[in-house]
Amino acid sequence: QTFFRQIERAAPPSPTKRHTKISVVGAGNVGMAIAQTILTQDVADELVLIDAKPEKLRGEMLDLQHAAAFLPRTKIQASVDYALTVGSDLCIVTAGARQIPGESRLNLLQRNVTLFRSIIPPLARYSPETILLIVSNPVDVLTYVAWKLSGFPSNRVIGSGTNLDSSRFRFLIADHLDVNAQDVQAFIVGEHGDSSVALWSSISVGGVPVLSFLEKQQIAYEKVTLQNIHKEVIDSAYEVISLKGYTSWAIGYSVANLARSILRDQRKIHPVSVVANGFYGIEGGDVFLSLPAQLGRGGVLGVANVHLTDEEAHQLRDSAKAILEVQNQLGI
Ligand code: 6V0
Repeated sequence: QTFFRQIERAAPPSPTKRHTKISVVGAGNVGMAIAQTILTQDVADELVLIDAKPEKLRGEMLDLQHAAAFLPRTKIQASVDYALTVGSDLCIVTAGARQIPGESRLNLLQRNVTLFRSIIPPLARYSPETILLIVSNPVDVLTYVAWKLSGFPSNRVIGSGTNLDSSRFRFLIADHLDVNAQDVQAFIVGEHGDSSVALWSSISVGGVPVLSFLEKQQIAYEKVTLQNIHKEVIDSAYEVISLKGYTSWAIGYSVANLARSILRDQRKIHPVSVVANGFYGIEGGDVFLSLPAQLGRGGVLGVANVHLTDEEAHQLRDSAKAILEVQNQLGI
């Protein structure tokens, strides 16, 4: 006896509609902000939350399930057992020791590498075809660690990288010029964090290249103004952490946006952490750092050939060196 009176045989599910499943590991501030933004964006049919704390996990799951009347239909489950993640299309890893005020992202590393040894192998085992999207910090090195521990091809291991830094950058430029941040094309590349590189030479607003426009109009701008905007981007994570204890909303939107590009095969360009050796003269070993990459259902589809000035390319190589130095101490 079903609730609805059957008027005809139910049609078989359309073969073109794919069932999508996302697992989020780490139900902390960041994991939950990502989960709730994903739900509002209607990108998953199934959402699984994994954490080490069962009570907190069940509380978060129920709290999200209770919003079902206001959200697109998504099956929400949670467990401490990775078996629930089986067959995920996308696994987002946010589990980690929290960055404490004043702590550099690189200091978090050793604690999180140990954690990843218990997280990545079961994810890879239960979902051998999944795409791994790493958010835990320091994100570039941990994306490398996840790549190594998973044994996946590099196109299926992505770090959220400077997608968030670039969004902060676009907000600040938009604020400065009094335009809409969605009309600002601007990339921060390199390390997510202190050695990130702002690509000033390629910034455009509504298709107008900003620096060459100012130069053509003979409008003077101070290099120090540009440097201050970049410094504000770098400092902004520390500022939010010192004010509210953690960051969550912007990273939630940023990662949900990446999930959408990947699972809906949007082929959009995002600055995310990808294998970068060979690009812009980066050498010295396998290193993940952010470059403008095209994302789709296959993961990383390619890296955009953005023009870098000599100074920007030099800074990018320095960023790679800084990450490699830390990575080389891990023995992975
Ligand atoms: P949080 O609120 O402490 O949440 C971390 C969660 O991980 C907690 O719920 C823990 O219980 C859980 N956890 C710990 N160990 C395990 C384990 N072995 N298995 C499963 N779950 C576990 O931290 P928050 O959510 O604020 O931050 C999470 C991570 O995201 C940190 O590493 C941050 O530094 C990083 N961020 C990365 C950003 C980026 O742009 N890449 C931005 C913001 C934060």
